[in-house]
Amino acid sequence: MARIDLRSDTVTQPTPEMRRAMAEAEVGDDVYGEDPTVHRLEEEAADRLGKEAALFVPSGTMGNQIAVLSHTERGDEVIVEAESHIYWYEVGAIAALSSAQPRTVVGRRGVFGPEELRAALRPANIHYPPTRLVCIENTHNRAGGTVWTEDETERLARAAHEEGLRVHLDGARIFNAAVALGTTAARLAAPADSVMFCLSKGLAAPVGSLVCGTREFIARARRYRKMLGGGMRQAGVLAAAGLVALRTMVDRLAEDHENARRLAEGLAAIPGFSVDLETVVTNMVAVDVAGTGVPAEELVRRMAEEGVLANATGPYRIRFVTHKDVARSDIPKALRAIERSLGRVALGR
Ligand code: TLP
Repeated sequence: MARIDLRSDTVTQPTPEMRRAMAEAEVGDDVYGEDPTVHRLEEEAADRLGKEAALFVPSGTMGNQIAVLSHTERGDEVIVEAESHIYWYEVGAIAALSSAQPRTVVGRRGVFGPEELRAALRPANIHYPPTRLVCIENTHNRAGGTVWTEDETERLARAAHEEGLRVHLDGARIFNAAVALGTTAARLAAPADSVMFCLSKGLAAPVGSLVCGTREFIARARRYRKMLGGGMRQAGVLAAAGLVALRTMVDRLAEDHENARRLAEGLAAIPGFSVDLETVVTNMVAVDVAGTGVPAEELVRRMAEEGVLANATGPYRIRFVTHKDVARSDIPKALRAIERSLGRVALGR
């Protein structure tokens, strides 16, 4: 039985062009600053994101945490959205690595404004931690791949800067946001002081993310990357695939978005499943399965038996992610398999 893997866009396989580029990459020791392919990737990434400089890191998690380390000091406070990746899925690293205190703000579909930000700030007082940084996420993973528009980002960042805070953008899927909004990643990142984006998700590179910001910020970030053990040697082998990802894999993300839309509409029609279709703007579908009475973990197990893989993201919540290794023709197949897994006869598809 062919598997349709909708757990994440991280499961994407490198393209033949990436594998060729990796085999042929010109490399050197990047800790000595001697890998020409890494240099090229960092330059192109900085350019694409409209920032002065960039740093190649092994993962999005390391990239986000290097950014937090570079922006903060021990005892600072960092404002994060309550459902953000940086808060939920990075193993408590803000506390463990930066010795900073995260403070959550509840967004609407992952987005919050100057009002919510200001409500979380406290005046200077010896009892309070200094608030230094605010982190936002575009696209927002747990909200279902929702986007921050240029305007929303600009408004939030302006307020943050007025309050003396810096802004870090977790742009793991910033190119999905740019494609969905018909804009560029540089425009979406312009108001932020730093941005992290991933090559290893919808762009299908095997490994790697970039942190982008000012030259001075990236020099600090480079020291923290070394401290965390992320100084890589002949990393050009990986950067070569990253360059192919950046140059050739962005525009096709629109196909993933169309497939997610089709999938969402099909899932919304399944009795017991509930999908907020307004959140489906990129490559994710978050489904509330409470109406089936079956816990998400159990449903995910049953779907796997029918060849469809997805992730439980809450007691009654399942996330589906489309990507380049899921074809348009896989969507009706996946829907039929999901219906079978619910013990229902698929009709009309
Ligand atoms: N997200 C992964 C899991 O960790 C949940 C996924 O499958 O979606 N920021 C955002 C918004 C992310 O979604 C992710 C990965 C990261 C950062 C971390 O990237 P990696 O996995 O490279 O450390």
